[in-house]
Order: sequence, then structure tokens, then C-alpha cells
Amino acid sequence: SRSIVAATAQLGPIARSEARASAVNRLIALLEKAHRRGAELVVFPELALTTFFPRWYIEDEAELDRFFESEMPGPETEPLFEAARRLGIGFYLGYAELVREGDTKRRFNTSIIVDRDGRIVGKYRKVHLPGHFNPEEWRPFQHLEKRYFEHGDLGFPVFDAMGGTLGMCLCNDRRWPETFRVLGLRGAELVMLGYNTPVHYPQAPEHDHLQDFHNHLSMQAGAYANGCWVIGTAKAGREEGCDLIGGSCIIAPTGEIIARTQGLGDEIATAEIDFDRCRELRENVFNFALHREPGDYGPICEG
Ligand code: ING
Repeated sequence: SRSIVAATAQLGPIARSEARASAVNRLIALLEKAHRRGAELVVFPELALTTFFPRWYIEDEAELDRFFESEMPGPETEPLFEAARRLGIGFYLGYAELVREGDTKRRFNTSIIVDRDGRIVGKYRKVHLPGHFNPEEWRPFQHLEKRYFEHGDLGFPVFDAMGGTLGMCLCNDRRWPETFRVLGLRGAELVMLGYNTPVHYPQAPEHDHLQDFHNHLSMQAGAYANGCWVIGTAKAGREEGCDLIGGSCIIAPTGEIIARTQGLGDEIATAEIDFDRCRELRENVFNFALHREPGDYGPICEG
């Protein structure tokens, strides 16, 4: 069997003023805790180096750019790569990516897979950007991902690493079955994702009490329907006055949650995942070759 010990490494709030070094030190502490539990692969949250800054309308470009990484690893994140290499642990990391092309700047909500040797073996840029482009005064907090990030231009790739075929996505992506299906069609055996999910959803407050349910429902359905493992990791807790859900978890290809965090702070949960278990679904109930009917699915791909 192709088994590894994996960990979801949840972060509590990151303050707006918190230095990168502070966030990085918290990530390293979680790596070391995961190492003590025998973990070989660790999944960190979305935007794991800073506060969830799309909750504010930031007019000053220099101020906005301070939340982005223009190199990965850079001087402030190299210690994380070094620690992971020292511990022999691969990891998924979400961060705000700034790309300079000539005199233009491009900004993405990005995640990477780094292998045990500290090499970046895969990159993903968020496809489903939630929220809005212009600030809306009526909201208790903004959600300006459509303003601060470009639509991801890398599609939904998979990468061979850590002994399996790994895919990634970010936060809102998990709510769209298409995300998991494309990764599943490409053979993903594990989908890793981070999220920053407010409890309060301004347009539908009557759903606020359902956020934890919808979080797990989305990931469990994605895991089951595609016979893959899913690890979802929260940035949780009351961050700059905004309550974010926790519920970081490791989900088996059967859709069962087999490990999860208990609180809303920095916390890990671990489990042994066997990539070969995907076959229990992919060779039977979700044998795509035998049972899938793409000729009938046209509307899914229509604009
Ligand atoms: N955040 C949220 C998410 O998709 C959201 C936005 C919250 C959508 C609650 C629906 C309900 O989990 C990000 N960053 O995508």
C-alpha cells in the first residue's frame, strides 16, 4: 500500500499587523508538532502568511502589495522551507502571489506543493473567486477577492509527489463539484485545500448557522464522488473582528471524516492515508470508464 501520515495544520487568527516572521514561526511550530506525530505531508490554510485582507477595501497599492509575496520562497519564508527539509516533510501552502511581468503586476490567490526536499513541485491559482469587485458599504466586512486577485490561469493540474497523484484547490473552489471532478478525471488521489470562511455570509445570514455543515458537505461530496482523499485546512477564529469557521479535517475516499481539529486556534490533526484506497471507489461505483456518461453533461461546460 502507498500509505503516508498526513496532517491538517490549522491556524488561528493572523492579525493585520502580524509580521510574516511571526506567521512563519507559527507554521514551523505546527510542522514540528506534526513531525512528532510522524507526519510526512502537512496542509496549511489559504493565505496562511497574512490576515485575510480581502475583508477590507485597501485603496493604497503599496499597502495592498504588502500582503503579497513577490518571491517564493523569499527571505521571510525560507525558514519554513528549511524546517520542512530538515524534518523531511512535504507541505501545501496558500499565499497571495504577486507576479511582475515587465511593468505590469499580476496578483493571484495561490497555493503550492513543496516536496520533502523543499522543492516546489506544483502551483495552483484560485479559479473560483467569491465576493465582489467594488466595495459595498452595507456589508459589515468586505470580500474583495474579485478586486485583489486575477482569475487563476493554471486550470486544475495534478502533480506526482509524496508517492501519489496530488491536486490542489482553494476555499470557494471546494463548493463547486466541477473542481473535484476535473481533478478526479486527471487521477487525483488526494486534493489539498485551505480556506478562510467567515461564519457570517452577508447576503444570506439565514445560512450562517450552516457554514460548518456546508464546509464538510462540500468536501465530503467531492471526496466520495471522485474516490479521492481530501484534506481541508482552516484559518480559523475571530480574526480582526471577523469570525472564521474551523473544522479542518482529513476525509477518506469514502467521504468519511477520519480526523478533524477541535478548536479554532493553531492545531493539527493527523491520519494515515493510503492512496491505494481510492480504488475502492474508482474501480467500482465511480468507475468513470464504465459508468460515466459525458455525452449527457454538455450544459456543465456551457458559458
Ligand atoms: N471564502 C468563503 C468560502 O467560499 C464564502 C466565501 C463564505 C462562501 C461562506 C459561501 C459561504 O468558503 C473564500 N475565501 O472563498
